[in-house]
Amino acid sequence: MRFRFSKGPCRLFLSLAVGLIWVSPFLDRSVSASQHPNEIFTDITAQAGITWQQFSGESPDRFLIETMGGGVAFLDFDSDGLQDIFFVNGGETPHGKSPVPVRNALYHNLGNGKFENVTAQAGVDRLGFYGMGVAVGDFDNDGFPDLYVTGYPASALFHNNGNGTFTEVADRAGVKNTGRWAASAAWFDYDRDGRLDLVVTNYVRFSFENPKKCEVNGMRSYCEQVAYQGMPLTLYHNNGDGTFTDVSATSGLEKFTGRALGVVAIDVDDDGWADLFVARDASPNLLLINKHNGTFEDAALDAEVAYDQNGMARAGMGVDDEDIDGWSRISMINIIHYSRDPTPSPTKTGRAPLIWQASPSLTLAGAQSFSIMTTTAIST
Ligand SMILES: [Ca+2]
Ligand SMILES: [Ca+2]
Ligand SMILES: [Ca+2]
Ligand SMILES: [Ca+2]
Repeated sequence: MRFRFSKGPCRLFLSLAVGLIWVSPFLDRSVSASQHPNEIFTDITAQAGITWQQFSGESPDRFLIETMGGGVAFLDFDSDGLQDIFFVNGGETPHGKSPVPVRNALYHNLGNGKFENVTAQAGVDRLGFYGMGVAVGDFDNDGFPDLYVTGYPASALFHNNGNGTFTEVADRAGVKNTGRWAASAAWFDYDRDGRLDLVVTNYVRFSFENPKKCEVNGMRSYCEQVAYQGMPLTLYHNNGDGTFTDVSATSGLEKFTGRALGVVAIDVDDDGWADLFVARDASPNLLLINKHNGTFEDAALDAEVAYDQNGMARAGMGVDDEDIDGWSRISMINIIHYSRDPTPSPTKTGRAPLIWQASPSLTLAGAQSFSIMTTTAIST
């Protein structure tokens, strides 16, 4: 099988995969804040006027959901030619309460390096659930990008009204994904009818009422992901009238049960039909090839992206595609492995430091124009 990136119409269905970040329960935040003399980026968050902070609901209960960072999307919501930013907040847990209301943030790009928080007037500040990620797509083809915000135990669809405001329409549209912990989502037109459809990666079976309980050295800790049962994917077909139909069963996606965290829509075999790559956590990754008839077939094993070189399922956290080498090749950023020291050194927060280590880009066997770049998390 030959994988090649198409720059044709398929780029239109690409939506922003969720900026979902695994925040290790043992992560020392001081590590990520360290500075290096040869750094190529400058942190301009404060100068840009961005003050929003994520709230995880961290609590003594050690709910797995507390370890997830919020998603983020760049979008030009007001079509002024300048990319704006939307941040998804987490939420409260039964014993992890926020001193201030938990709010998302929509920052309007003012064009002078500054951003203005317009969340409240836009109507996208509040969620009725614990937020996870966001996918941007113009599902009704009105020229204005809309937002699908994933979370637990529901998700939201914010329709862009074109006047700086949004209306939440998930219930009416049939994409609320009730009862599930949705991590990522992607808009893509799998049946090429000109309307964006929606795929949602559901992570694990989870409940605040019946938490998993794990301990390390006698102390309550976050359970490993394998303690949780994975969930099937959800695929919603866009009916073109503001509603969607759940086609998870008929498309075959429902049978792919696992701990899915990231998804990106790409035409990997260059046949003009959008395919999917799904990054999963301690479950084999999926490369779902579009069969042109509303169904998909997993080719991850043949493409050698299902497991690592040792035949182990990676701890896939997220995935995106980009031509990073100037040779029109798709590359994927996939955080693939997570491990921690069995005896983490104590810190003020009880967390041991993690170091994110990039490994060389790997070219898939038999694929002349498709590569995957991995990032491995190791503990010190
Ligand atoms: Ca804008
Ligand atoms: Ca729209
Ligand atoms: Ca469609
Ligand atoms: Ca394809």
